[in-house]
Amino acid sequence: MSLSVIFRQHIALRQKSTEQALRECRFDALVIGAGELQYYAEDDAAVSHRSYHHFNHWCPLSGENHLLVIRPGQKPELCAYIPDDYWHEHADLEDAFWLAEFNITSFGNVEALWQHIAKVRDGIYIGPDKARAEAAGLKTDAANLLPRLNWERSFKSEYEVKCVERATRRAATGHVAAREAFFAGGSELDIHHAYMRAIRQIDRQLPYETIVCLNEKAAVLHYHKKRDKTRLGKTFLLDAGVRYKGYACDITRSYAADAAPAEFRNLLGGMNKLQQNLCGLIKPGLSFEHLHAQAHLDIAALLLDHGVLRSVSKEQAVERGLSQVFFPHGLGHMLGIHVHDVAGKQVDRTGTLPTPQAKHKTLRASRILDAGNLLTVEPGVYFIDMLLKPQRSGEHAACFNWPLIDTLMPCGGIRIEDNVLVTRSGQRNITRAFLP
Ligand SMILES: [Mn+2]
Repeated sequence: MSLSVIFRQHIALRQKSTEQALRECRFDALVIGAGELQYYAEDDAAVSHRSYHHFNHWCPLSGENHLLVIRPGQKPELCAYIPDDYWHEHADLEDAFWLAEFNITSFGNVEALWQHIAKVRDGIYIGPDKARAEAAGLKTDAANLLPRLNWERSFKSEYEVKCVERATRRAATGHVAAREAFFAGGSELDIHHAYMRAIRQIDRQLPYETIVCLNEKAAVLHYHKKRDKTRLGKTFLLDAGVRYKGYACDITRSYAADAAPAEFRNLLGGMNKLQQNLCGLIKPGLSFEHLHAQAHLDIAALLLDHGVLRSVSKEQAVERGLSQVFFPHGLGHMLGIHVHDVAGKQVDRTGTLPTPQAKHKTLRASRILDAGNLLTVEPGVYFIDMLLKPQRSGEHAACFNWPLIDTLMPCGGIRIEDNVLVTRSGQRNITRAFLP
């Protein structure tokens, strides 16, 4: 089906759920701002702009200052900011697949735009420009409304899934090119450039900065440096995505060259199976927090199988926090417009949060899964000196195979991450369809 058809369905869903939320919160209209440009201190250089996420949920138009007005029973109104400006290129409203879903008025300056918005009665504003909204007579306390809108964000429409698939198709070409650059002996900078060249984007279009790690740097979870001197890596971790119409994919792959220790190569093979098994367990009704707990048991078993841990059962290894030493982050998170998307912990649409579980404090998604949710599944095993050091003299020191761990330290770690859509009958792995 064409993008314009599924976009129309997407907007119809937004309109219906937003009308319900406005009714419940007793507002007559919703005004959503794309946000102003932000500048570096005392400079005329602007920070790269991203539309406010709820604006993007309704409208793929990029650029600053645009406003949307949503009223029950009416076509959404888009107030587009298109100034006379010979310094910059501004929004182009010709030919886009989504134009027919909005009544569009364009404004040449921000003041005129907000004067127009001041005519909206009993409206609630969401977005970054609260002072302007208040000056225009809008309410800005959206504490009841936002959880409802966030909740709706966690059920992806066909249009949104299509955007993530298009992002994934591009990212897959990047991951293949990066893998080739690694096996050709390239530096982290070479590999980054190979990725960017393949996806045919520039850095500021990325959903997040690429994480390109050779060797020991794979133990730094969000490693952003791109070393140019280190080449001929033995191990490689790439966490890199693509953004399409504001929607992100978030993919991680790990590789080992022939020169990597055999123990690491075996661990990598085991991790790949473990990750695929976890993805396959996803279905409506499953608690993502339980899946995270299952991942800890599976990782403990993997470490025991490969002799990294010993003299302990997998259950004991989890209880004593030994799996946490190697897997210190959450199993995954909601994905969409934000890479770590909203409502991962909401229990219901009004915004109730679960009683916090101290055990899983790094987990960003703890929901009971339902059809339409889109999540990452990204188990990892890392050799992080900061976390291993206290264990060397700790009460469970005998459970660790230190000579083997010392062999594996220079390999950094492993993370394998796919994006999985919960379906009515189970799940669909969006990433593997493009990057087997
Ligand atoms: Mn992720």
